[in-house]
Amino acid sequence: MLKIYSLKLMSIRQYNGSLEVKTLNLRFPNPLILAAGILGLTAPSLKRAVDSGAGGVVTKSVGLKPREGFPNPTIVDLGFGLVNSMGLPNPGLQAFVEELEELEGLEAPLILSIYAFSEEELATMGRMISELKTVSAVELNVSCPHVGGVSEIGKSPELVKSYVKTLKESLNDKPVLVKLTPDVSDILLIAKAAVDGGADALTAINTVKSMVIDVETGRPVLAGVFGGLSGPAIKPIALRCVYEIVEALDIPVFGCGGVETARDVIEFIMAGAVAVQMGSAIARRGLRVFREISTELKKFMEFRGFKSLGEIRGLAHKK
Ligand code: RRO
Repeated sequence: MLKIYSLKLMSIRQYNGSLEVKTLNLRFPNPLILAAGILGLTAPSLKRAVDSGAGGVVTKSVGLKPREGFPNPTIVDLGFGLVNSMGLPNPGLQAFVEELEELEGLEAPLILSIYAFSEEELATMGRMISELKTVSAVELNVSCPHVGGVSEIGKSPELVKSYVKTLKESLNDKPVLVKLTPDVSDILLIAKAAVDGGADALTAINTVKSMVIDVETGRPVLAGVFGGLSGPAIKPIALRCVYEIVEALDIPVFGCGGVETARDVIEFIMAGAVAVQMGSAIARRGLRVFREISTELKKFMEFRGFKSLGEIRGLAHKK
């Protein structure tokens, strides 16, 4: 919980009660967005997230063809974070379109997360998605740390630029977010490549490549051997990535990685994030976190006399 009550009360009268975020020509009622990979594979679960107070939702990543994903075990809870090795299970875009069509009238933006193993696949998907009325924006996943064929894209500036350009050309005006991996020596090189390719926004970050070993058997715990670490353990890494990108580039950045409390959200916004995405927190505490954090955020705004999130966005950069 946020401990802000000792902070000086400046003026409650200034506060207008709104947490809304306007970016990419979209209106998010609040900055708390369901991240890709959590409850994002069916229309009812995406609706439930919005009904529970999410300011927007990102679907599970889908590809052109259906994929089973990796065998169990696929997830380990380490307490300070989760390591997952789901392996991109999804029904494929054509089947998923039926779910997306059920989401007409959703009261928050729907962001479709996609991946592709080639630019030809990506162009085909882009053309299909350009027809979908319920999709507000597309998040290109080039950063799943443990699926060969995807993780390599996000580490190469040339591939990132080229993939983003291909997607933009096939999409017909829908905004494109590019989700970045922290597993590179310089995230700015990749962020710049995405911008050069025509990205409208960036999501920083995907999970961090990791593993867990069972000391009884001496074997890796996850069937996929490697997985992606998420949750509180990676928050400072994600925050650093957002800060670095915002300092260098003029593009909206969605913060993602270990957001669990209102204090975390404020940190990301002060680092310059336009909004945040939350995954592990939902897995650990359920959908109630959206309303709980919104309430805490409003308290913070009220106690500090801020009228909008815009007043705290990027504060950490002020010299
Ligand atoms: O499905 C997964 O295993 C997965 C994906 Br697509 C991703 O982008 N990040 C992650 O940690 N897991």
